Order: sequence, then C-alpha cells, then structure tokens
Amino acid sequence: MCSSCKCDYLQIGTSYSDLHQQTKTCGRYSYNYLEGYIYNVDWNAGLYGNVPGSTLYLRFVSDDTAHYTGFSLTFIALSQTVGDINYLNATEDETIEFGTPKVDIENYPSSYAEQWVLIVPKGRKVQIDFDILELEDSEDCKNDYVELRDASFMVGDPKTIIGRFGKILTSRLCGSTKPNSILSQGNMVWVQFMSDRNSTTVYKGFKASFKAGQGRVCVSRPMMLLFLSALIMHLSKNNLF
Ligand SMILES: [Ca+2]
Repeated sequence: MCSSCKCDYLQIGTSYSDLHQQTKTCGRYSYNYLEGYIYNVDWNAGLYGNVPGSTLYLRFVSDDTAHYTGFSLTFIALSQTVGDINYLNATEDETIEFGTPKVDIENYPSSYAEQWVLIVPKGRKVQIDFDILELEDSEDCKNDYVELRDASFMVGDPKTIIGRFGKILTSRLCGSTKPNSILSQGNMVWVQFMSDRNSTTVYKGFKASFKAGQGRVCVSRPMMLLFLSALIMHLSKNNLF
C-alpha cells in the first residue's frame, strides 16, 4: 500500500502548466471505481464540482506495481453569463427557457439588448419553441425584435462562439405572430433581442425554450464502409491503383 499517493494518482487542474503541482488523488472511494474529486464529493452520485473557465486538465500517473480498476468520470458544460451574452447548455433530455426580463412596470425594458447562445450536444440540432411572443410591431421589425441565427466556433479558435453573422434561421420577429418550431443546422444558435427607446407596458415580451432536436442527417458508418469497400473493389478490379 502506497502512502501519500506515491504510486498511482490522478491530478486535476484548470491550468496545464501547474498540473503536476495539483493535489494527488488515489485510493478507493467507491465500490465500483476509483473516485477522484475536484471540489466536492457526493458519495452516492460520484464526482462532481464546478470548474471555473472552460478548460480542465487531468494527469494520470501509474507505476509498475498493482493495477486496480482505474477511474471513470463524466462532465457537462454549465450555463454561464459573460457580459450581456448568456451561454445556455442543454444536455440530451433538458429543456431550457429564456426570454425578456420584466423590469418594474415595463414587461420588457426599452433601449435594451441581450444575447443568448443556445448549445445542445454535438451532432444534435437546436429546436426552439416560442411560448410567448408579444413585441411592439413595426415595419421590418426595426423597433423591437428578436432574431435567431446559426452559431459556430470562430475559425481557428474552438472556444469563441460567433453568431451575429451566422445563417439566418428566421427573419426578425416582432408583433405577435409566433413562429412554428425552429430547427438549427448545427448544435448552436445565437439569439439577440433588441428594443428601441419607446417603452411599452402593453406587450409581454417573449418567452421561448430550447432543447436538443433531431440529429443531423448523415451517412451511417456501415453504409459508408460498404460504399468504400465497393469503391476499392472497383478500383483494384480496374487496376486503378
Ligand atoms: Ca419599443
């Protein structure tokens, strides 16, 4: 038996450079698997903890002596607000609501802007349903409106999500005609609400929700393998390579 986790251990940190200096975790924490922890341990639910930032590093070290089961962990991305952008992460079976805030006697504030980035698991589409849509009506929705676009990661930067110039999912929404369910192309959608200076206490604003909709249509692997093997057979038969 090793003392002070000298043999096999796991280190978890938010910075790669000082990962090797993080607390070493070892031993048996559950009947089923070695259980490391970041900030808290729930003895029944397993490992859990909130990580500041969007990156987590793990370092696993083992020596050449006894081998145990190892470790297993899961993670989910939490929702977060940065400035006036709300990043909302929905897991597979989760539905998250979002919408305009009520301020004093105004159902939604005037001269106001707010953005939401709606994220569902990779490979799924975002399905958005409007529960309430009641905004000041104006020509081309130039006064108060909500708009939705497909969002994507900035090229070369997998941590920065951009949406303002993404593919338009629906023209600007205003007035009180609720759209049908909206389905994105990818797994992220950018939503922006804007209101002009003329305030109103008549309209309710908007309330919507989103969840993971159907997945993308793609060629399944067995079909792809079948196609590739047929292609290779054809090419070799014709001495093309
Ligand atoms: Ca207005």
